[in-house]
Amino acid sequence: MDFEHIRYRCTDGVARLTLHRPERLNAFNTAMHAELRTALDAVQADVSARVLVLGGAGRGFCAGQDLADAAVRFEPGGEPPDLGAVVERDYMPLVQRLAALRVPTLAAVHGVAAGAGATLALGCDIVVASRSASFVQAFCKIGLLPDTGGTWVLPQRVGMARALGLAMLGERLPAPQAADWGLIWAVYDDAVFSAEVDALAVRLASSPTRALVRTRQAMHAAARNTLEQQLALEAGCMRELGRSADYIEGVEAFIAKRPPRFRGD
Ligand code: T3D
Repeated sequence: MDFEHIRYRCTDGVARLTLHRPERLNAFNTAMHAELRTALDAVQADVSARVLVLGGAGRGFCAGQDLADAAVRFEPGGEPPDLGAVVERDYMPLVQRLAALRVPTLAAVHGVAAGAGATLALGCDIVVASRSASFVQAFCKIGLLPDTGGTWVLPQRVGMARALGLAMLGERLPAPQAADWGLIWAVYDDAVFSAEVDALAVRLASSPTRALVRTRQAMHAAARNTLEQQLALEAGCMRELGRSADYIEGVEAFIAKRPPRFRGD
C-alpha cells in the first residue's frame, strides 16, 4: 500500500507499520492519522496478518502531535483550536483500533517517544525499547494532559505516584528505568534491537493469535469488572478457545513432545 507519512507491509504474518516523518521526529499530522486508520483497517482485514509491529523511521519513535500542524495551531486574533475535536477525530480512533485489533501488537521504540507518541506505544500489547530510548510525557510542558489513553495506562502500569510524577513533571524516562518500573516489557541493546524485535515478531506471528487477543481483551476488561464478572468472562473465553484449532494443536503437540504449529484460529 502506498502512503506518504507511514510505511506499511505485511510479509510472513508480520504486519509492519512505520511512522515515517523522520524530519519531524515522526510527529502526527492530520494526514498521517488518516493513513494510520487506513493501514490499521488493512491489518484488521488481512487474515494472513498474525502480529502488528509498530515502529518509527529515523532517529526516534514519535514526538507526538505535530505542534506546527494547522489543525492545532493558534493564530493570534483567531479562535483557539478545538483540541477535543482533534482527539475525537484522530487519537481516539487510533487507540480504539489498536485495542480492537485481531492480532497482538508490538511497539518497537528507539530514540524518543514523546507525548501521544509515548502513549501510542504504551497502547500496544508488548512494548520493547532500545537501551538508549526514552519516554517523555511531554503534555504538561504545553499545558495539556496525557491523552491517547495515557491517563488510563500510566497509573495501571506504574502506580499513581509514578504516573503523576511522569505526567506532571514531563521528564525523560530512560528505557531501562521504564522497564524496571514495569511500564514496558523489555530493553535490548541498541546493536541487537532490530534483530530482537524481528525475533519477537516471528514468535508472536506463530503464536495462537486468538488466545493472545482474548487475553488482551480480558485483561483490559478487568479494569471495570468485579471478580465475579471477570471469572465469568474467563469462563466464556475458555469455552470459545477450547473449541479452537490452536488449542487442539497445542495439546497434541505437548503430548507428542513436538513444537506446536499454530495457525491463529
Ligand atoms: O491536537 C492536539 O494538540 C491534542 C493532542 C496532543 C497529543 C500530543 O502529543 S501533545 C504533545 C506534543 N509533543 C510534544 O510536546 C513534544 C515536543 N518535542 C519535544 O519535546 C522534543 O522535540 C523531544 C523531547 C521529542 C525530542 O527532543 P530532541 O532534543 O531529541 O529533538 P529536538 O531538537 O527538540 O527536535 C528535532 C526536530 O523535531 C526539531 O525540528 P528542527 O529544529 O530540527 O527543525 C523539532 O522542532 C521537531 N519536533 C520535535 N517534536 C515536534 C517537532 N515538530 C513538531 N511537533 C513536535 N511535536
